[in-house]
Amino acid sequence: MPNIKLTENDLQSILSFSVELARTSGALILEGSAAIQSTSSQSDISEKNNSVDLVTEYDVRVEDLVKKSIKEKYPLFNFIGEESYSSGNRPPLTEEPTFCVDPIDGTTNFIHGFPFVCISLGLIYDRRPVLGVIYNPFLDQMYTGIRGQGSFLQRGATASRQRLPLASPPKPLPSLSQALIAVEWGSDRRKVTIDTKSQSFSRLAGNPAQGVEDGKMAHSLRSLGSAALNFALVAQGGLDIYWEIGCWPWDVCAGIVIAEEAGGLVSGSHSFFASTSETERFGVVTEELLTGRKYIVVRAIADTSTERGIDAQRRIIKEFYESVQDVDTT
Ligand code: LIP
Repeated sequence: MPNIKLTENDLQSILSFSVELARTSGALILEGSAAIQSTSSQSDISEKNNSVDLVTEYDVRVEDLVKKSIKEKYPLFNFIGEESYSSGNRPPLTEEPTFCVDPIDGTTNFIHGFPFVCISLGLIYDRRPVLGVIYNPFLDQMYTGIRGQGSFLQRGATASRQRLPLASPPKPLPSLSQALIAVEWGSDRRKVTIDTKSQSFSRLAGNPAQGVEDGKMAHSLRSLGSAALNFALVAQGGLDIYWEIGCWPWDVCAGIVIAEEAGGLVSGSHSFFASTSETERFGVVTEELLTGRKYIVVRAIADTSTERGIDAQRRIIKEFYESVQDVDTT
């Protein structure tokens, strides 16, 4: 059990702090975008694992700002950040309150001026995600969620927040053929990965009546380039499903809370889903899932007279995992 006890009121206070910090960070993100767009030089852009795994000075500056603010406000909390992890600061996860932060999720979008960029502030407590704040400063969209207290979207700093999902009751989802699905190419561009993902994406989108074997002919696929915003859009109901292999806990921690509090259901890899889907562990986000780097999330689906929402979510994930192929992460 954690030594630090957090009450519902504590989580509300942490949320208020995190929202203010997200807005402050958002201003720095916008400043950085203007700087990057105003110069032809690529000097403030560096590569991590390869030429599509990018980081900028602003990723680091935002994370430094966030880390310093958290240390001042919550000195006993632990911290996991994408850029700190990249520089070798990799503390083990404990039961204690731990901020799990991606300072700029959608870095490639940030570099290109594609406005699907956010800061993602998640809080892990007793080894489970319990609080999330995702803020896109380009669209001034603030997603928030606390476990057991719902999740919300605020469009504009002075607007009232809307409870998620926006559709009430959530719409049905008869099959993958009616789904809008988020998938990502990610930064692993090995032939085995690209070939496997291409085959999976083709099967999801293809027409079985026109030559695509086992095609699902989904309404369409989207690749926004931000795991956090993909989770947020599933929570909102703007996406039906998001699936990714290869992103990290800091990409998904906040989004998991926001999606779950909006009635979404989160699972992990093919094998994780197969081993939990018919048990009481189905939909429980464990440390294994959070750190497993393979994620699927399905939006809320309302109960009908013949099917519970959670059974529809299980059916959709089963159909999905029968259509796509697993691939190892690097
Ligand atoms: C990104 C993720 C995205 C993934 C990208 C990248 P970053 O995070 O949000 O889902 O496909 O490869 O990892 O690097 O922009 O913080």
